[in-house]
Amino acid sequence: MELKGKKILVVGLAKTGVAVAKFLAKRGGVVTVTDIRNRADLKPQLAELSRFDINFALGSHNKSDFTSASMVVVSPGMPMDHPLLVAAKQKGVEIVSEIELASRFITAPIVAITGTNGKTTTTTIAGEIFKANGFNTYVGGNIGDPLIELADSDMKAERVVAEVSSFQMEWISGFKPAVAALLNLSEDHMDRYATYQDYVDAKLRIFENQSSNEFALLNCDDDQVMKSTLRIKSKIFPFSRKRELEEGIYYRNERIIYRFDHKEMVFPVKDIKLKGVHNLENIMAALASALLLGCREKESLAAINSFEALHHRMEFVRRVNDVEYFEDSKATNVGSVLKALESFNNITLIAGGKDKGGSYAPLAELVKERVNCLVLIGEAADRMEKELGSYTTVHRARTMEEAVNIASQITSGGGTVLMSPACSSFDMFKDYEERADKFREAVNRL
Ligand code: UMA
Ligand code: ADP
Repeated sequence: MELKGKKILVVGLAKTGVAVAKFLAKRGGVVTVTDIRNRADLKPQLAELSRFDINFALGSHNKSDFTSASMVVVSPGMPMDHPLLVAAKQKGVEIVSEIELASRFITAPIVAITGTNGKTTTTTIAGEIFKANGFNTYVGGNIGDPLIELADSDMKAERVVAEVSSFQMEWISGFKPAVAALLNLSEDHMDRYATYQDYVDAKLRIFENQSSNEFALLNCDDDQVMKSTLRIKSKIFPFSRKRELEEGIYYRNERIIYRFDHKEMVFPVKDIKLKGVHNLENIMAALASALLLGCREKESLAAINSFEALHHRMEFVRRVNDVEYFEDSKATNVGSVLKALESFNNITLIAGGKDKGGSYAPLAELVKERVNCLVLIGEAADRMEKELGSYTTVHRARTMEEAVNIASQITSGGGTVLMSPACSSFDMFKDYEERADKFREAVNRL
């Protein structure tokens, strides 16, 4: 793909935009970067780009920048139905996402991992397995390091593991992973998509350009996944925690069994440190993607056995007065909270935050069964109380500290205080990590 002299608009000047702008400018593109934030808010990003020949349109977007470009590269944070993108498309301007652009310059096989939950965990495990097998491996995408940074580096990657969000797939056209995994599907990002089906359709695009030479790794225990994937053209490789498979990867009697191409490999799970049934699914998906792309049994088992839980995902914080405190700040949708609730009994649940527009009703049964008390914070508190309040006792808190204090007063010995919010954090915190920090600080003060 020739970039020299090409008039390109980069939309969004955060992590993605900075990396894309650098990549394009180095290759002679005529680059304009636009962001609705103004110069003062973008000081660090502008400093990073100061030595490049780039035009900036900051503080607002100009329609003419969109319609007169020969290509627009969009950050995931900008929704696909934004009127300026619609206008550019109508003018015939090529619009691509960063992963699309990056994949045109990456030659190593890509494992792409999507799903509503477990993407970061699975991506990280898969990366560790490839590395333990001696592959020079780049791990990136939605997990934090844009894929374009690989294309822009000297690294001779032999394998790429990419966490891919629905947002990043909104503008792909040729993105074609060697292995594409769909871990699960449940409602999320309903503040961005008009319907749940639109969200599912964006996720399914991960398989769009695959042919019979590539693999689609599917969770066959997830009905939503299985009914959504009928039109896949690549080779389907199922994984299951619940049933034996003739071909695929499944869990049975404390062992993970991989069967493919008349070969069988067996991975005992007794030494695995990750807890929770959902993590078995993540491990199976990571293992299968690695084994399908040349990894070996012994090295792969060593990698999964040494893997420790990632922070902010059902993480134990402290025991105080015989009550255990768990922090699950990364649980930003109902699907992930369900897994957390399944893992404990006698729960005081701290939840709420920025409402993403989905329904909280799927939590009702487990709340009724296992949650003694709900302590609600943030903008979503009203709606959560409406949908879940009849199944348990509800308290309200204005800050995380107040929520933790209330929880500590009402939870009796043997119980669990779980912060698993089902919402994003941006109404009260910078991000989910700051929310986690505030929770830990409050727990440590008890
Ligand atoms: N902006 C505009 N105009 C708009 C909308 C946004 O100019 O109409 C600007 C904003 O002012 C801001 C920039 O665009 O400066 C934001 O871009 P961005 O949100 O795409 O942020 P990045 O830092 O580039 O991060 C993105 C992903 N962000 C989102 O998907 C929202 C990061 O995933 C990802 O790690 C990063 O690219 C590298 O690939 C974050 C995320 O929350 C962690 N993802 C969602 C999730 O996991 O649930 C999908
Ligand atoms: P993602 O990157 O998709 O957000 P993470 O691995 O960061 O996934 O985990 C996010 C949340 O989802 C955490 O609360 C975690 O405990 C939970 N989780 C992890 N794996 C799964 C899974 N396979 N199914 C459901 N929930 C999961």
